Amino acid sequence: MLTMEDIIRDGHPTLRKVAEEVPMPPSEEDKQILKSLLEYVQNSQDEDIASKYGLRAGIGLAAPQINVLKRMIAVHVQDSKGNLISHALFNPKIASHSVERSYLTAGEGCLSVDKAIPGFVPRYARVTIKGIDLDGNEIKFRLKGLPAIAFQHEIDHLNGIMFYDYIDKEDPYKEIENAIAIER
Ligand code: K2U
Ligand code: NI
Repeated sequence: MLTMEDIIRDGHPTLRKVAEEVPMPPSEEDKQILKSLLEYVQNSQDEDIASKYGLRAGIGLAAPQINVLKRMIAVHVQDSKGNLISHALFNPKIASHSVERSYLTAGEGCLSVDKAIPGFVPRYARVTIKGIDLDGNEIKFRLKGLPAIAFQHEIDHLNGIMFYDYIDKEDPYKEIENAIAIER
């Protein structure tokens, strides 16, 4: 199982590189890597496992964060209605998105960033995600709220983008135009 020792930290060059598309159908090795990403996120949300292994809680994880420069992400999070949104995807894409934006009023964090970096991170309010699941099937679904933000955060990791890149340096809490504020 993955632990915090497997997660590379800000400053590691891999976090600023663009990850490679995963060849389809996925190899057994690539399936194991993707399963390990989802397993980490699930474990990190289980109090007993997280405290036993010192896991920082996360709702998503991307392969570059374990120094694997391949386009794979896992997200495991409840939406505002309490529905579980859980996906492990190869080659995820934002197929379309709203003009309207959203942001977490508490700002964002990252398992690869050990310090808090305060400020609003503007995201698309609604996104349509396309990707390939662990069975090699193409899936497509629409998201809003925290799940939409999580997918954007993880897909950014595949393009060498960190959440704090979006924070206004002069005024980190500057009002974001045409945006929904999401209390977490
Ligand atoms: O990619 C990662 O480093 C995991 C991130 C994912 C994430 C950050 C901000 C907003 C959405 C997703 C975090 O460690 S997950 C921690 C967390 C938990 C609940 C809500 C927001 C962030
Ligand atoms: Ni992150």
